[in-house]
Amino acid sequence: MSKVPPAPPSPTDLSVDRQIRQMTRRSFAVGAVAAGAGALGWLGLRSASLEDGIPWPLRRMLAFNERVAGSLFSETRLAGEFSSDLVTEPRVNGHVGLNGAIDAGSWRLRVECPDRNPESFTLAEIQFLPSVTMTTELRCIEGWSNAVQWKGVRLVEFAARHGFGVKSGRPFEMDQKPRGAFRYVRLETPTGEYYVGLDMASAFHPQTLLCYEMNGKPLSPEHGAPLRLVIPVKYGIKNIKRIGTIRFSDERPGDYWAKRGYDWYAGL
Ligand SMILES: Nc1nc2c(c(=O)[nH]1)N[C@H]1C(S)=C(S)[C@@H](COP(=O)(O)O)O[C@H]1N2
Ligand SMILES: [Mo]
Repeated sequence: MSKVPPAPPSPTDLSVDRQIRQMTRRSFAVGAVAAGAGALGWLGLRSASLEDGIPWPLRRMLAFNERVAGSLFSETRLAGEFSSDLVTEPRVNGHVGLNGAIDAGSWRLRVECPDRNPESFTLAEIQFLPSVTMTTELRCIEGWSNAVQWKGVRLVEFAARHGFGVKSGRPFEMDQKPRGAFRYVRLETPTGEYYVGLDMASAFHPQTLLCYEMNGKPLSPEHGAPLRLVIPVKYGIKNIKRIGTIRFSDERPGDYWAKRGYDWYAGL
């Protein structure tokens, strides 16, 4: 069982939040680039030393923002966020991999990353990390959508905190594409029946959350308790409920709905 290190205040967290608020005043393209750079900046914070009291990745991020256009993160924009007044009780859709009761106390999130031993995390260890609350649209490929308020931890934050997703000995280089990162993530239910594949830019997008609350209440089993993915830059099919395992790799993972003829990328 891995130990969660004490949580320092997360300046990049604040910085990404601020950038999201600024979206109303900026063009989408500029905001998305800034947010992507924010996610990258946070990855560097694990080993950050202070420069004039500011972790160096944050300083370098400022220069990075200007040069990042055309690289990895420019392809992912921020999804729209809504006032929580617009929240509705979402319908339940899709039960693959949700058969049988699940006990949140004995449930563990298993994380597999090449070149290191698999690790498992309790829900409490995940909830210990700084949380994000956002109201975004869950859009099903069938044509309906719901505004839902989600609470969880950014996948990029969880990964950075534990050093997942980045190849050992190959730290992120802040002034270019994150060549130290694996290219893909696969998430699957505890039984392996439902599974999704994601490109890293989408997986480490600042609005991609490991969620444990929906509309102010703990997730219900049919909505994916104890932990589900919320990824508003993708259609509902990628928002996997009841995550059991997360696996990083360089090979493009299979995907339940892609195998059944839907677009693997399923971007919005
Ligand atoms: N484990 C699992 N996750 C899943 C599905 C599923 O069948 N099994 N269906 C997906 C689809 S198609 C949609 S639209 C959303 C619906 O999420 P909701 O039931 O919380 O509204 O869950 C997604 N995640
Ligand atoms: Mo869906």
